Formats: sequence, C-alpha cells, structure tokens
Amino acid sequence: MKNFISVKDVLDIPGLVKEALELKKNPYNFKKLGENKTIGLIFLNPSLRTRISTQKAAKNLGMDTIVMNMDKEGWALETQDGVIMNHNTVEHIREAAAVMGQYCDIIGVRSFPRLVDKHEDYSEDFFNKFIKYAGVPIVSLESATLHPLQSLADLITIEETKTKARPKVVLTWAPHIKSLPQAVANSFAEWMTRADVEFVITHPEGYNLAKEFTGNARIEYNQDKALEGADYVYVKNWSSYEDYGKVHSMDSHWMMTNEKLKLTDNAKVMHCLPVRRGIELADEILDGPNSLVIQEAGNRVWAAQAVLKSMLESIK
Ligand code: AN0
Ligand code: CP
Repeated sequence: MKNFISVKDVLDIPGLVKEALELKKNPYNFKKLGENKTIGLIFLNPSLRTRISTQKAAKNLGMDTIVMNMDKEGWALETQDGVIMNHNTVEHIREAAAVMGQYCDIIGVRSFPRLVDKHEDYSEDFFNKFIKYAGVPIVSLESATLHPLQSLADLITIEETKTKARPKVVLTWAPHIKSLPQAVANSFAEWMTRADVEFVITHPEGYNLAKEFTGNARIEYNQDKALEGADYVYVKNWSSYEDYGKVHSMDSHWMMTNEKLKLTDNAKVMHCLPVRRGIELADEILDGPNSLVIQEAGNRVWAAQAVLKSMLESIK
C-alpha cells in the first residue's frame, strides 16, 4: 500500500481486517520490519486516540516516531500557489512537506476541514499537495472529508463482535453543539458499503452526506424505523453537507438512549470518540453493557499497525 487516504487505497479489505486481528494476537512479530524507519505525525488539529494509537502501532513495528503539532509549534503554512507571502503565512507547503519527507519514511497528517467552502474542503487540496511535495507515503490521520484509520478500526470491531453473518449496521446522526466535519460519517459509509453488512444511514432532512461516499446506501429519515432490528448503531454528529458547515438541528430526540435501544436487536453501540455525554449519547449507554466505544478505540492500534505494516512492506 503506498498511501492510505481512503478505502480505495486498500486492495483487499477482508485481508486487511484479518491482518489487524492477527496483529492484535501477536503484536511484536514484525518488530524488525520498521527498524531504522521513522514516521512523522503532523497534527493541524487536536487528537488523543489517533496520536497515541498510531505511535503505539509504529513502536510495535520497531519504528521511531516524530510528532509535530503544526498548529501550535510549526510555522503558519501557505497552501495557495503563486501568492506573494506578505501576510501571516511564513512557510509554503511546497517546502514544509518536502522537508518533512527528508526526515521521515512515512508521514501521517491530520487536517480538518474549515467548513466554510465545500469545494475547498472536498477538493482535499491540503492532502493532495502534501502527497505531491512530501515524496514519501502518506497516511491520513483524518483529512477534510475522510477518517480511514477510524473506519478500519470500526470494521475490525464489528468483525470481532458480530454474532450473525450479515449484521444490520445503522449510522445515526446525533445532535452536537458545534459544527463538526462529515469525515467520520463519510468514511464509515465508504467502508460499510463495501463490507458484508446491511447498511442504513439515518439523519434529519438537510443532513444528506455526499453521494460519492454513501453510494447506494439506504437513507431513512425516520430514526425509529432505521433502528428496527439493528445489530450495531454507530452514533456520530456531522454538520450539514448540503447547507455547507451549518448546524440546522439540535433536536435532542436524536440522542441515543436505552429507550431507543429497545427498537434494535439489542444492538451494540459505537462512536469514534470524543463524545459529548448527554448530547450525542446518554450516559446510560456509554456506561452500559451495549457500548463498544472503548474496545473500538483500542482497535485503533491494530488498524494503524496493519496499515503501517503494509506501507512498510511496499517501501522496503
Ligand atoms: C472530530 C470530527 O468529528 O471529525 C474528530 C473525531 C475523531 N470531532 C470533534 O471535533 C469533536
Ligand atoms: N477518534 C479519533 O480519531 O479520536 P482523536 O481525535 O482523539 O484522535
């Protein structure tokens, strides 16, 4: 695997999930693979899970990690070409990415959308430029539109807990007080539409995700109807894609509760975290027996390790 930006970079999805589950059983079998190799993790936004799980995955493979909090510790980056840099930006992405590429064998990048201009965010300009100028393989730590390491961990979690061959998986929108990216939901849809599951997306009207990611997934605006017989409920807020970046609804009826769980087939509940308790998800679910959120976060290590292993094998 050269870059890991989207599910489309994965040739064999079940194979990658299987690899991750094998690494979970035997984490240190490939300690030599990453010897004398360095991964740089560049954050333009905060992170707990992605930051630590990716470092741990790299360590299990024998790699060294450099973490750069670009938003706080780096020079302000310019991404536009041909501009005269007489304002606030100090360094162009052309140099910054190329220089990082001199120090690292693989680079992980987290860069959220601004949620102001749909075209700007969905063109993934920052990521594409980083890939172009770094000259080394790039792994997404969440881009403007996708979060593939999260979705792989989600699929691993479903795979290791499922009790039916083809479980029903419902992605449900949840309320939030802030305008959040569509990345986690887009990415989950992109992976679930390729997995052996019955996939349904439910959200209030006005929250349709981009068709390029949802494909032919069933969209059901009635949450109760969508939840009927569900085996997994994946809870996530996102801001409007149609009325780009806007928050239309704070409707607390969309929060997942034990009452709503009664509509499901005793569904397991997932969330990428961080989660707002009492807004997106009720405490009773997060603290109850149906929550998979901690196991899911734990699986971020094995997702990252399977991806880094595959990338190391292709640069050897
Ligand atoms: C981010 C998001 O929704 O994309 C990161 C999730 C992994 N969440 C928040 O900003 C709260
Ligand atoms: N789920 C996830 O990516 O969490 P962080 O933002 O803390 O990395």
